[in-house]
Amino acid sequence: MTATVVATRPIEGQKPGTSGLRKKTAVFREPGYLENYVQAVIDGVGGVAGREIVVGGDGRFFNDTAIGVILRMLAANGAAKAIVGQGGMLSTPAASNLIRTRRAFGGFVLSASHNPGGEDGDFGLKFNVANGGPAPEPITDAIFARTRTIDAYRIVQDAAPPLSSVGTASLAGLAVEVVDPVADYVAMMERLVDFGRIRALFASGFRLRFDAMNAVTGPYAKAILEDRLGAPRGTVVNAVPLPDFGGGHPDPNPVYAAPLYALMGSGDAPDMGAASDGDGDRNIVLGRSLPVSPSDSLAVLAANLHLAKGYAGGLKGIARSMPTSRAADRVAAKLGVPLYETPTGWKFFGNLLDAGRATICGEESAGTGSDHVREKDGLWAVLVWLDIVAARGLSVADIVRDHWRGFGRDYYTRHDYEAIDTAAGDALMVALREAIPTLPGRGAAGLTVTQADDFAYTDPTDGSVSNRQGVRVMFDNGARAVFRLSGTGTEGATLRVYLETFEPDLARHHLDPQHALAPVIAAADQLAGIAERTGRAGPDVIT
Ligand code: VG1
Ligand code: CO
Repeated sequence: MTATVVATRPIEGQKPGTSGLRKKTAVFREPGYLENYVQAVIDGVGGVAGREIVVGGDGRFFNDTAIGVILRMLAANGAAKAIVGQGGMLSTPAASNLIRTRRAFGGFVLSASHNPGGEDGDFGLKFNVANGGPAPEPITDAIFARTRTIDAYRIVQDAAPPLSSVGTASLAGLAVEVVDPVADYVAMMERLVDFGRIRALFASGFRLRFDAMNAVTGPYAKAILEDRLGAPRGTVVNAVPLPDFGGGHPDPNPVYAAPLYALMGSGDAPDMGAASDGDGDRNIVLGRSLPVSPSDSLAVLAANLHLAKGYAGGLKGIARSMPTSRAADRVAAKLGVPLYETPTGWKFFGNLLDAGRATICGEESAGTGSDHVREKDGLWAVLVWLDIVAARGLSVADIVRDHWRGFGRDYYTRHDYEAIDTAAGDALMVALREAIPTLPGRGAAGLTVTQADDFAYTDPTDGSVSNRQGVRVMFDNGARAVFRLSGTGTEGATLRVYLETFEPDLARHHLDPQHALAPVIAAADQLAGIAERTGRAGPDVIT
């Protein structure tokens, strides 16, 4: 082997968050930066000698270059095999599946998810472990510790093989197997939902618009929806992955997926709208004039999941992240299955899924998934929705309204204050945390605080504790406000304020969420001093 050992220095600021390391692309392109981090990962996971590693990403700018470096470093570190998506492409859920089905040691997933890409955009890299899920905290801690002491990385000087066609090549002793990124994923979906039933739905004239946002899901969505399920050509729009996602944020929210939201609110709306994000793990589903809030989507999917053939045996449990609305809790109670409330980020679901405690998991940030992989899965959620629509013969909007009739409605919204001054964001959270003991009994905007805490989670499978996961404030009318800082932003700080209130009264189920939540929104601002501390008149993004 022709491995070269390159002397290097520790690089500050490499703390991997809930979804690996995300930085400006320019930072990843600084000499030695990517190499340092990759070596820190390799060392942090205990080395890769003799191991098989999956590699793939969302195709954003620098994806192919970074994969070349990773392959040369895997070779230099003695890995046996790299399993790489053709063209360097793998959606996050497809990567998770490939790690599991190939029984690989783990995988490098290259993506900054919903963050914009391109030379001036963001890049990201994370390591998923053998269960197919994001590395748990002890491993990300070990990786971080290594970034501070690293003094050399190993790389071979041979060029990485081209990834343009399927087949196996050799790179200085490393077998590089280039695989079809879509095939295994399609086979898995076919086991979970009834392709015949969904095909019949499309054949009956059902119209879907799936916006792939010029990100990685395009080829998957076209292969499944158009080629296999017979949806008309053109059902999948923005289907070609582009290095800069066509200049947009590949985030399926009302701001960045505005054309889809506009279409679904227009007289020309198809029966269902859907979109996913940069790396294909998020999803949003929209009915005619009714975008389904991700928290409601989780609840509806959970309540109907038994209709999909892969889940005919019922649910073992439901897991949601803490800031996700409590709509799913009502479903768990009705089904008589446990409900787990975890910190933000998919890695916390992994243990529950591995232990067979939960079948479906979800986050308010447009993420839903099940025990089929260890990541959230955007296209999976869309396919399950289609299967439920086909099975029940109801429209998306009618399924949601029927759900509210049965369970009541959890009005929900998230307000994001993006790229605020880091010090101001930190100060707001410090002040709020300090105020926790004084909050109960305090009045704000006509509501009274009944309880407040900083969410701490004890993992029921291994007893590990995660503290300081977000400040929760409960009000006397049952409403809740949650405050936390984003771990995935790359500019300044992003404050997320999660607001919800429960409305059992059917007659009030038609309100606009911003209207229904107005008192909670005002109370949250008063308690945290958002406008004053951030200098912002309002949020940048409302979901
Ligand atoms: C955000 C979401 C969180 C999600 C994470 C990764 O994190 O709020 O729910 O798990 O992104 O999603 P944060 O720390 O910025 O709030 V993805 O699709 O970007 O991998
Ligand atoms: Co994502």
